[in-house]
Amino acid sequence: MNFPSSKMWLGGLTVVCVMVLLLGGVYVRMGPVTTGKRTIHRSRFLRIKGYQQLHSPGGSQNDKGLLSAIATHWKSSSDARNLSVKEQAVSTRNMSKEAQRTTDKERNQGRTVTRDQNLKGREGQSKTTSSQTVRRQKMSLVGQKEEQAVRKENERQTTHTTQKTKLQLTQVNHRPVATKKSVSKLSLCPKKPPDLVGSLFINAYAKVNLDEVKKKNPGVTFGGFYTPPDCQPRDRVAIVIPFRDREEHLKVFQHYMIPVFRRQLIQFKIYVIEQAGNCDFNRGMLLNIGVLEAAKDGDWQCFCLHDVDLILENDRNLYTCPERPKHLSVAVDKFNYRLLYSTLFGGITILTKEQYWKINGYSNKYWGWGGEDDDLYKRVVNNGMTIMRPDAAVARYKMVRGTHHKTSKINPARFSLLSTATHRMKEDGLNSVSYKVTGRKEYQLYTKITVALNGHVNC
Ligand code: NGS
Repeated sequence: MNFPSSKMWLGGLTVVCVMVLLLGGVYVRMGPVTTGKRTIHRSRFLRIKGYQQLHSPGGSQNDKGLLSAIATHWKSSSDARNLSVKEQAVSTRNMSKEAQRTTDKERNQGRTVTRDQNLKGREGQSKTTSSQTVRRQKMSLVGQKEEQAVRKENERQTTHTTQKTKLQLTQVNHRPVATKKSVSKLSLCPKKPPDLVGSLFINAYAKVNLDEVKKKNPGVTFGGFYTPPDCQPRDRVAIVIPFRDREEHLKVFQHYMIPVFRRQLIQFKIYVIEQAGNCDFNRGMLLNIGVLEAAKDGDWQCFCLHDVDLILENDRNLYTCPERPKHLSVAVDKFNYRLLYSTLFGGITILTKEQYWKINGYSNKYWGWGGEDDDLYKRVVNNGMTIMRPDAAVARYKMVRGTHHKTSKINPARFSLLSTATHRMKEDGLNSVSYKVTGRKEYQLYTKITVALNGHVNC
């Protein structure tokens, strides 16, 4: 066996030493960089170095200075990360109980945006964490979800991952900001309002303090107008209430119904149409007047004709504009929550402007209690429409009155009027109503229009 000579050993050792030195140099030039307690990849270090050199007034900076700058950068970003978590916790805590009832999916989407917003906030942009913002984001997201569903349908070919990315991007881009400028850019309110609570407990004899009601319903302006502040409403609804001598009922109505309308995300205004004088009450005529006056006052898509003494017991019964004339008060406690008869169209109905004009509104000829709603039903059917009703499980109402018969005399002529209803409908109605406005007053939460009716011998 041949052993290498001492010369060869020496040569080999020198080669190894040179290689170690070379590799060490390469590592120092290209390996990771230690900044404070952290080690970062050299490419990142060089990126920051380049950035610093470009932006520092001297044009260059030594590596020691850079290392301390990077250490500061690390500290501030980790602070920001902690802030994100903190802010998220505040947002979550501020979420109303109702908001928390939304589905986990919606909540997760909300978090995605909140996180994004916090990160943006770190970059010196707007930083809002109030519960209102969270609700705004939530509404926007639910509205966008519907828009996205349609878009998704059209983009079926794209992969799941692409869709997911697009979804998140859209959410971020559409995030509403609470500025006046953005009001017109609000996304459409969700079809399914997220803050509905379902069953409601109604105390028909509640002592109502209107100042309290006003405080609990911010955004309802003097005269009773409201529009959702965080999204663009899909429905603009005039609530028209025929009225005389029911002040207590009107208070209970405001107390319970205004929060419902707000949660349903409709734009609304409450018009109370008061009959002046003492002659027989004419509900149909008051409703015609209310619709005409409301139509002069605002650009309403539909009209809800609402008895003042019916209070909704489940806010999932929506006051949105219907495809067909809609009867809302399906199940009333007074009738053991059963529909009195299949063609009943009284209590609360909602019609679009087109539908109401098409049937020429109510007949003006029903003085006293009964029949005007049956007449309206005939008009709907004779104009080629059918009525619709929500599920009786949600269309539940409590009637707060004792008996209306005390204040409104039964109309003995109602059956004979009904027998000729369809013959009269073209000339007896919205186009023939005769009245005089004797008073108009805006209250905190509604507008009252007092009218003197023409057409009755005693009026
Ligand atoms: C019918 C009336 C309707 C009335 C309905 C329910 O008998 O106008 O009762 O009344 N029709 C006639 O009299 C022809 S309620 O007790 O709910 O006011 O709406």
